Amino acid sequence: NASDLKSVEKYLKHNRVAANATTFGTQKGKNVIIIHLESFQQYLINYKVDGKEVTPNLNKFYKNQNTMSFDNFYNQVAQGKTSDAEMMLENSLFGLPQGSAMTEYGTQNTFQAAPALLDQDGYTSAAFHGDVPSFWNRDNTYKSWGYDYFFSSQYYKEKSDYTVGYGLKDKIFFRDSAKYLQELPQPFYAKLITLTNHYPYELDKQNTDFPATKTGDKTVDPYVQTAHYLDEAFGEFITYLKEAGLYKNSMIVLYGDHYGISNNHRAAIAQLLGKDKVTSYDLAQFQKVPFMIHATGLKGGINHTYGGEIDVLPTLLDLLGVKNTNTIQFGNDLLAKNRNQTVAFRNGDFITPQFTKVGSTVYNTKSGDVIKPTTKQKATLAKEQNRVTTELSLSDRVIQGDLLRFYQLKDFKSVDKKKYNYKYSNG
Ligand code: GP9
Ligand code: MN
Repeated sequence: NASDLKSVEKYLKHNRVAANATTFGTQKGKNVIIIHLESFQQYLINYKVDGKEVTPNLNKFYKNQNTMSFDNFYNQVAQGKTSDAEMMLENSLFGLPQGSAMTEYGTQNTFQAAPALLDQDGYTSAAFHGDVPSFWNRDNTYKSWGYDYFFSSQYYKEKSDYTVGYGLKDKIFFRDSAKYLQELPQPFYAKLITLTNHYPYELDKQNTDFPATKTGDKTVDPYVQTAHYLDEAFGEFITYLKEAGLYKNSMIVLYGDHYGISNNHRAAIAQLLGKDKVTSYDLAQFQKVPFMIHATGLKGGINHTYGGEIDVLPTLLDLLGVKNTNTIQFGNDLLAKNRNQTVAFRNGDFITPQFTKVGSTVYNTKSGDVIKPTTKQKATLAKEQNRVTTELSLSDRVIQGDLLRFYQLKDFKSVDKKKYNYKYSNG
């Protein structure tokens, strides 16, 4: 109810930090192109198999002088996997402890999501994905988020060798999406969700040109092959953007949605990381995913701040100079000074620059050693645990209580879901 909203507002009032004044608005008016890298983990960056880089194009992008790259950025998804990542990215609200918020609440709820927030600044929005529109209830949820267009599998030409696994192969997907992208009125906010690097990491023979790892674990070993294919597809997409004249006037954002290799594969993970065995600390750190922002004129470099998917939206809005201080968002601008660097996971675990808390064990984040906390450390840990538990439960209340329907955001035109129709019609 509406009084829950008051608790949320009160919490946010005390926990949101001001934007970084030197970067705020520096990308004003640029197109935004978000590339959702399916099941892509940070460890793949600069990773080699048989002396060969798995992802040469992404590695180059990672250290490009105009790319801000983050190396302590974690996925924060739960059972909703891709849909949890999308929920955080577009709303800075957490996915739910169980199930998928998009599936359960995407159709009915009121949102103040990225496409609608940017609509006030004249942005056109479009989502691209080579699977059926109903997966994760995207077709309904995107209407609630205010997406002008949703190019789902219906919009791509079908040929028998165009798909593998869940849908369109990434190279075909990027090639055909680039054609639609060029037609969009600018500035636009576009999100492209890749697919081929999804379990069980299937690929046709003609595209399998990279060696598998040799852990002997059949679900793990082909992962680098589809990751390599995704990397090639990404490289081609960058070329399309340059040809279309979209590279220079766009902010290109990349992120990995969640792990590709689950914690059930400890022995194989140990081999991949070159360790005898992995601890819970290693597995927690294994949840890092890439986050990169590229734009001409942006000062690049590797940023070591600790953060996660919940922080992306405030970061992007600040760079775009979209005033964002009164929104109901649980993340904080990754570029802000004095931000709290506690990364919350859905099960209540958390990572800070000092502590990695997994269940009842606390590790030193820098060394990976188990810590027996001093009285002072105990107090810090209790404080951070309280922050994590509070933000997760307040975010849940926003979604489960549909609280944004009570929230009047200044100058915000609420989304009229009936306005949107994503059905493909020929002509
Ligand atoms: C399907 C895709 C997969 O359309 O987004 O979702 P996931 O299984 O990764 O949650
Ligand atoms: Mn996914």
